Amino acid sequence: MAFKNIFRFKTLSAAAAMLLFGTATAMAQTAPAAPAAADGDSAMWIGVGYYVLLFVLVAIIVGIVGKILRVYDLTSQIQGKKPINWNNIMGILFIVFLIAGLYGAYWEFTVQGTMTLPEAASKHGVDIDNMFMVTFGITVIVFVLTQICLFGFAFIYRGSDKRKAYFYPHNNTIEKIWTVIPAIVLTVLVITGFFTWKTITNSNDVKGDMPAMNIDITGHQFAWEIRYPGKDGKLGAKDYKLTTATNKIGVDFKDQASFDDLVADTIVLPVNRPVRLNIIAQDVIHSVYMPHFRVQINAVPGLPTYFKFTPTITTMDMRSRLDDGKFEYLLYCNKICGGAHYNMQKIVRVVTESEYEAWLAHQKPYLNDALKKELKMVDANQPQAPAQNRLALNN
Ligand SMILES: [Cu+2]
Repeated sequence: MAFKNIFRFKTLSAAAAMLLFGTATAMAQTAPAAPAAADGDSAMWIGVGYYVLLFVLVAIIVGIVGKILRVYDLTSQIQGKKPINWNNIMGILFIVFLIAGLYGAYWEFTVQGTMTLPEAASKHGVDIDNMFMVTFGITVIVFVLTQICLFGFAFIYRGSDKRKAYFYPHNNTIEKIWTVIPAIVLTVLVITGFFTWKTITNSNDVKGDMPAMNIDITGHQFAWEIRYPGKDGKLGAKDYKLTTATNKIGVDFKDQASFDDLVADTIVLPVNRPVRLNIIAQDVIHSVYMPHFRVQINAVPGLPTYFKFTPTITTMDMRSRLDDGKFEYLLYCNKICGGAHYNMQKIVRVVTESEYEAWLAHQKPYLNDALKKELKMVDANQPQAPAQNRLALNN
């Protein structure tokens, strides 16, 4: 019997050795493959390959250590010694995992937590941040408590010959507590969130507040077109059917308010003035995303949307607050809308009222010479009969 066992361990040890040897061979084979990937001038794949290899290596080491321990355990048993108490080892590993995990969470907060967005640069952004922090605070407390309970219980009540598990299949009181408390907390969070969102998206101008200035933003693959109202403060009507190479967003020049509309490359906003972005897309769904202002809403073809907000911190002010002379607010597209999606980025600049007026005075009219020619207009202020314009467009 003993001979049979020893034979079995020898086989096992041989298998472990073969595993080791096989691994070494595999590593030797995979190692020269890494520089080959470098030829494809992609540092990223080297990085990925490195971590994959590292993971495989760690997995193999864990496997080998496990096998060695198993061999040691069985050898001890043959020699009549006490076997390894795996329940204790597992229990201690649970505690080690708990401590390492909690430290990892702490590290995430302190190191990566500093990489999050700076303070909200809009009025409603502060409300969104507060809501986020409350939800975050509650979930962090619940996370820490549940993890301590989960791993702590696994350690305290680990398997032991000295005690027997108590059969405890059901308790209505506990069920009620852990159903009702989360239900109340979630209801409060959702209802508060609903009302905050309602205030943010409420389209009515609040009494005493400055009326919002309108800016048009149209998304298409792969750019944003920006249109400002001219001196009249009104944006002219649009009709997607009027879109041409020159009239990119299909402004309707039957509407006189269109004549003085301006086209802009950068979005410039006066500080503390409410602004309403009128949003639409021409081809696929895009998404207007301005993280510093906590603004995001989809740009949908055929379905105009809007977002009203008030920027509160100028770009210059934010630069000095962040101690970053190159800081810019940005507008992104937040829908993966196609190959050059990453290119849908625009600078948003928040300036003082006087700087805004000076900037606006330098913007080009949407109705440029090429468009006038296309619409057969003699002069921007004296357009020909609208019916004729339509005819010209249809030809
Ligand atoms: Cu897009």
